[in-house]
Amino acid sequence: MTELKPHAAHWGSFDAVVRDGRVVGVQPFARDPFPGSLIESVPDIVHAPCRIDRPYVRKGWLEGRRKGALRGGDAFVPVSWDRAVRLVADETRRVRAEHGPTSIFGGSYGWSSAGRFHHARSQLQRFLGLGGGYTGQINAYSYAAAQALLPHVLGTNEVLLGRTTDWAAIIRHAKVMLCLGGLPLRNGLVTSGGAGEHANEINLRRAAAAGLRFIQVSPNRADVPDWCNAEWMPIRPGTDTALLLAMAHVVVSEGKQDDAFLATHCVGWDRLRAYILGEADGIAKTPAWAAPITTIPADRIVALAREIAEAPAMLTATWSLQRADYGEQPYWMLAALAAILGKVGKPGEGVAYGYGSVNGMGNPRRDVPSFAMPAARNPTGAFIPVARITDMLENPGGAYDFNGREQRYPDTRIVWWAGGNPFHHHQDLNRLLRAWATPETIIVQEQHWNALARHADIVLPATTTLERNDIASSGRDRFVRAMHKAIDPVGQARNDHDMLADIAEELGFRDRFTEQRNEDAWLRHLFEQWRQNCARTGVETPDFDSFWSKGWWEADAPPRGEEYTQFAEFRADPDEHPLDTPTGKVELFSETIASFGYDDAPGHPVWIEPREWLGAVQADRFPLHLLSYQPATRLHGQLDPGRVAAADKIEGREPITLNPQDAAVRGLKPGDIVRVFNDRGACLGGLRTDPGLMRGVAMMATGAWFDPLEPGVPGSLCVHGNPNVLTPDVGTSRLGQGPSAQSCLVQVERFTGALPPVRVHLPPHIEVTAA
Ligand SMILES: Nc1nc2c(c(=O)[nH]1)N[C@H]1C(S)=C(S)[C@@H](COP(=O)(O)OP(=O)(O)OC[C@H]3O[C@@H](n4cnc5c(=O)[nH]c(N)nc54)[C@H](O)[C@@H]3O)O[C@H]1N2
Ligand SMILES: Nc1nc2c(c(=O)[nH]1)N[C@H]1C(S)=C(S)[C@@H](COP(=O)(O)OP(=O)(O)OC[C@H]3O[C@@H](n4cnc5c(=O)[nH]c(N)nc54)[C@H](O)[C@@H]3O)O[C@H]1N2
Ligand SMILES: [Mo]
Repeated sequence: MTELKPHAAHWGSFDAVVRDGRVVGVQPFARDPFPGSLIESVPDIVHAPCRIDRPYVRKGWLEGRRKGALRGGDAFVPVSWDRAVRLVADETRRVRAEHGPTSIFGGSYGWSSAGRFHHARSQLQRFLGLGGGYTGQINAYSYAAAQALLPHVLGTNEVLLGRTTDWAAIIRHAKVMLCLGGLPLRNGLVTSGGAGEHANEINLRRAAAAGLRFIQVSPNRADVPDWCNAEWMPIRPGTDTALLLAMAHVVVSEGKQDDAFLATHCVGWDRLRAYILGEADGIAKTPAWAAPITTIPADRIVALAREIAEAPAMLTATWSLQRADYGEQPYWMLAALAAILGKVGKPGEGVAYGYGSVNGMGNPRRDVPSFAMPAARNPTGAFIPVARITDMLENPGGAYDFNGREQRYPDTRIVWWAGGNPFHHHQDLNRLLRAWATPETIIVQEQHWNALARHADIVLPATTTLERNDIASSGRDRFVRAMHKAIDPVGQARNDHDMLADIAEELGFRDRFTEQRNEDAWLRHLFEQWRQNCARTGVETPDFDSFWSKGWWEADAPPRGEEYTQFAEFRADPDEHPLDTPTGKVELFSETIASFGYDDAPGHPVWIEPREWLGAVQADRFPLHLLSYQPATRLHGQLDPGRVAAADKIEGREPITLNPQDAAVRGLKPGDIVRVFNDRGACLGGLRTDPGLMRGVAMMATGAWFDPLEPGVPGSLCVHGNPNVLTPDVGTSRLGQGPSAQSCLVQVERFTGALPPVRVHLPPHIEVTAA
């Protein structure tokens, strides 16, 4: 018998086709005009051979090899759920008593599932918070540098993640859109909390049809679809700040700045202007100065500056620009340029970040409350900046700076992860692997034997969303969707909530954790809260049972003709509607940031040479700039064992793209297996070439599961193609402490040995005799 079960994921909404207790296919959500292909991998993921079938414990951990033991090379021993729950509870109790709650690292960064109740990270943090506290993580890998910076400059992060100027306004009023990093459609395949309607292509096609002129500044032509007819200006990675400063120089030299707006809506223009003109440091930031840095000819910079100054223009940048050394700077300078030209708050003009970074940015919308699990409190209040995990493990008690605060790292004894994967998301994995030896115990709730589970001590098998009921919702999507349980749990997998409830019971707080609700009661309870929030804002919603049987609910789309421009009220009356900055104005110079005294993030935007870029001396040995971008065939590491990702690989290896000339000088041709390396590590990749990729740049998507040739040995070749063995692990600056993966130099050569197999999609070594 075949059944259809409504369901949703970050990568799209669908009906799961279920036959004989197995998910055998998917049918895209009928209301989604561009469902994308990622949902096709769902059946492969649910029934993958690398699903974790029961709880396991690392053999060495059971034998007492804990602190100081390199993880990843040991066998695993199967244990019963009862034993696993007791081991975890005893260890949590012991470590809390001996070392205090902050010695439990429960930051657990990661995307988890679209389902909001069973959201693994939220469940874990609720559990750890109610149990006495933990050390958390603040901000996101996606845009940590920007999250620290923008509140100082524009008084809000809405310009990055929230309600930005929408496409309706841009299409009506702007003539030009300057797109740093382009507007890659592949990134619009996903929405955190689940896509109901993939809207980016709708909006982009409308804009193209309306004749909006796109100027694409990025190393990779494919970052904007052909049908946008964008003008492509290739730029050397990591140098956008220099381009923007030079554009500002043209504006000032030609008197094109908006003096009135600068006087009434901005502070610090005198300081920034002096820097641009070179009065502060003796270097005028002219187009001739920026040309050799960016590789964009000076006359082209002049023309670009004039065009942006004279035409109604929207200025945007992808989030990738700030995941780089001093990644705060291009973001600040882009906002500054929009302010200097008086564009902030003008209908359809101004600045916003990420239109090409995720689905739904700038999609015209009504503000409807999203369905969510309430955030849990962490009684310790302790946290680290999201990407400083290796630093934390290496330096217990060590001091560091972050956004004006001096903080100290905790002494970590337990690392606990649910719904994220540091062996996917973190940089310099070989360094992480060494630091990963410092905790006594690493607890991981996972669905698959990915690299994180393989480097854990206690592995608790989690269900996928198809094995439980839930509700998907995102602030960027009009649809709230029911996620019906489609099949029984695979093997002995359990819901994160249920396993944590059992551990809470051992620790004496089950009822506080569950509030005596089961899954059904939780969903009804959260739904009722959401309904009340909606009612308060005048939005009508159905009752739970009607919603559940229909499978989805849709918020009204704003009527055609309605448009939204961010900062419009501020523009109209800066005294009545000040920004939430210390001065209420756009801060071209920030006294607050200046007072921190950081040389890597001073009081106004500056050009600082990245530690790694094509202008650096190391470029002699490592002459290719590696951009490790978001994969078109997966969500991060999720879906990697699925058919969509598999079809894109070359002999099972992640593709790496070079300009054909860069391939030719290395004697390489498409389809070759190559070794990509630098002083931090090496991985294999399958070669592709693209004349639309700038010379000197290599592109390799993130997400192929880390698969070291010799598991547990730092520095071992990743045979699969995870670029994070190559990327540097340094904070963007002391201000943001964000990840700076995009500042990375490598070399590429033919791989000559016998091709080692990719083993990471099969379970690791399991010892069945013990325990
Ligand atoms: N080099 C480089 N590195 C990067 C980036 C880059 O551009 N370049 N980008 C960074 C960015 S922006 C991000 S957001 C991060 C993403 O990093 P992550 O969000 O950590 O990556 P995911 O692979 O989505 O990890 C989610 C994990 O949760 C698991 N999971 C899913 N559902 C459940 C569940 O219900 N229960 C449990 N227990 N587990 C579940 C999945 O199996 C998966 O392993 O990567 C960052 N890393
Ligand atoms: N299909 C899919 N979509 C995703 C994700 C996924 O895993 N899969 N992940 C989601 C997540 S978590 C996030 S945070 C977003 C991230 O969204 P982004 O950060 O915007 O994504 P990237 O793919 O890293 O980068 C976009 C483009 O920026 C360009 N670029 C890189 N460096 C520079 C530079 O220095 N200057 C200029 N001008 N351009 C540069 C590159 O050519 C690249 O193609 O994507 C989301 N969308
Ligand atoms: Mo992200």
